Amino acid sequence: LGNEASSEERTLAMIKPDGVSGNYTDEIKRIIVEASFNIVKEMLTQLDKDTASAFYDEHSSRSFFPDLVTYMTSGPVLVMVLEKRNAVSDWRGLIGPTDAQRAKISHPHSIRALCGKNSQKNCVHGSDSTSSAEREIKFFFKDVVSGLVSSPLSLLQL
Ligand code: RTP
Ligand code: MG
Repeated sequence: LGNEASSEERTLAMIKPDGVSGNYTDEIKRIIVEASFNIVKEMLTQLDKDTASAFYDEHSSRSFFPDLVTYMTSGPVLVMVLEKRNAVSDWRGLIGPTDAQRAKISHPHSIRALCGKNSQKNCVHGSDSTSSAEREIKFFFKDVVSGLVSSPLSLLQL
């Protein structure tokens, strides 16, 4: 394992329940690969209330928080770790603004314009900073040892 990847950055991406149930996974992954990200880890999972609440803890005092938790637990999500140079800001750029209605006007080629509906059902998540990315990657992929046991190929990605 060389050091070629040391200038690369990682971010946490998620296809939210509306994206998975709307069958957007393949198209979003095609966009990700086309934009030169490597998908280094991925996991299809169903968030429970506690997990969704903890993930979005920074918003726990907001009025939209209960709706956000209901939305995020409404079906399976696909969680991915994406890697490239400037992964955090490049992925945020690719997904577009939070409000998918606005995205359709201001960023018509963004992923949220493609598959989002409104300011809540916006199809995808992206870490908003390198420190958030570090926290969020650990949140979903914390146990390196059990990760290696369940997926030997991930050894090659470390
Ligand atoms: P995300 O964290 O999911 O990538 O989205 P974001 O940074 O663009 O937006 P953020 O402010 O972090 O909000 C997190 C998620 O909460 C839902 N939301 N609903 N009803 C509302 O006004 C409202 N505002 C935000 C969205 O699902 C948003 O992505
Ligand atoms: Mg956010």
